[in-house]
Amino acid sequence: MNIGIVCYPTYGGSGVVATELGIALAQKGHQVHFITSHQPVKLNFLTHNLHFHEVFVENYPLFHYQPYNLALSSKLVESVEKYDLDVLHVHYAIPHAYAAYMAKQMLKDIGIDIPIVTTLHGTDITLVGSHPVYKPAVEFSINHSDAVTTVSNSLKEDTLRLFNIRKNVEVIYNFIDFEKQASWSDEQCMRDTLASSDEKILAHVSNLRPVKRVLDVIRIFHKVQKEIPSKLILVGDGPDKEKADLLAKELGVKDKVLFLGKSDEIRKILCLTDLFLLPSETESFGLAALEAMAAHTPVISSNTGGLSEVNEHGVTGFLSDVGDVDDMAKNAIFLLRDAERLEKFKKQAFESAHQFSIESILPKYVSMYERVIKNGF
Ligand code: GMT
Repeated sequence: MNIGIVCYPTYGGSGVVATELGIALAQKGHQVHFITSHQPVKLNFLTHNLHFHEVFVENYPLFHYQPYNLALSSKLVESVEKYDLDVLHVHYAIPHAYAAYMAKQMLKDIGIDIPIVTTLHGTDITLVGSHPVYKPAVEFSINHSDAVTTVSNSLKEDTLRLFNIRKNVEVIYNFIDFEKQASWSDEQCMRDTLASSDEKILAHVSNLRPVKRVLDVIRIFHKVQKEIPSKLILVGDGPDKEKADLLAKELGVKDKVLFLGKSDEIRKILCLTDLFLLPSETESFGLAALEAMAAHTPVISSNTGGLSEVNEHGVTGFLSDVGDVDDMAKNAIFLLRDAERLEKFKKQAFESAHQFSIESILPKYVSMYERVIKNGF
């Protein structure tokens, strides 16, 4: 198949999923065309079957906001025609599903009917998409997609609750490529560069936005380190970084918290991590939790959204109510203070992550593409 993929080519979870999906499809022999504003970060285009078409936005002084939607729709039309694309898969509804709908209508004028698959990722439905400013356009573009998927059952429920949806919504979970994980050996894991042998290492990886509740991460760690000698690694960049830094200073744990900034070396960091913290306000799936589990790291998380579909309470880690830092710290200490228990949870987290292996998820997207190409739904 010739597949067009539209996504945010940044560090966000939806961009990571779209990129990994494209790479896996290309490895299976499909021609995959990324149509995005920049080259997706995890993509190496010196690979067979992968193509990149950059969406340029022409600046003009009259524009207060640059019309990215228009530029994307035009690029989609051009790419579908030029590369004979069979299907367009758009990740994150805003504005991708809307731009794809426009492209579809333009293509109809020249006798091409391109099916659109829209994958909803989370905040395009919850925090942002359901805001009255965007809701009518988001609802319209979901209803006019040929197929719609969500990354968890919880997000499907949110979509049906918040919008008037007339389409069938299919859940296709996010996934992990264990082959890539396996290429990582423990000898590469330089734990002693970050902590002494008697210290445990906790980690949090995110874009440090308020929705991730990074201050809760610091508060949990503050309680944990009173009981267990430990270090905290914070990976990512975002608006709450400074607040987190200040709170760490205020609580007197600044010297035990390492801010690593944005990193392409998540696997390297996870291999030396004992426990992953994800106390988010809302989380449709929690790809970061799955990545941690796939690297043998149990997860202490909130029980919001789709997190309970990924992190199994008492098996792969523990879940608590949003904001309940006492409970999260209690669970973290429970795991960290008993070496045998921690080992058991590490093993269980790794095993449980296998239900989300790329081998089991990829065929679901492929059969969805085949269905929409054949039937238009
Ligand atoms: O919240 C983020 O980290 C970014 C956001 C995105 O769309 O890039 O993530 C959402 O999509 C991820 C991939 O499907 C999910 O794993 C995240 O749970 C989801 N984030 C939220 O729902 C807040």
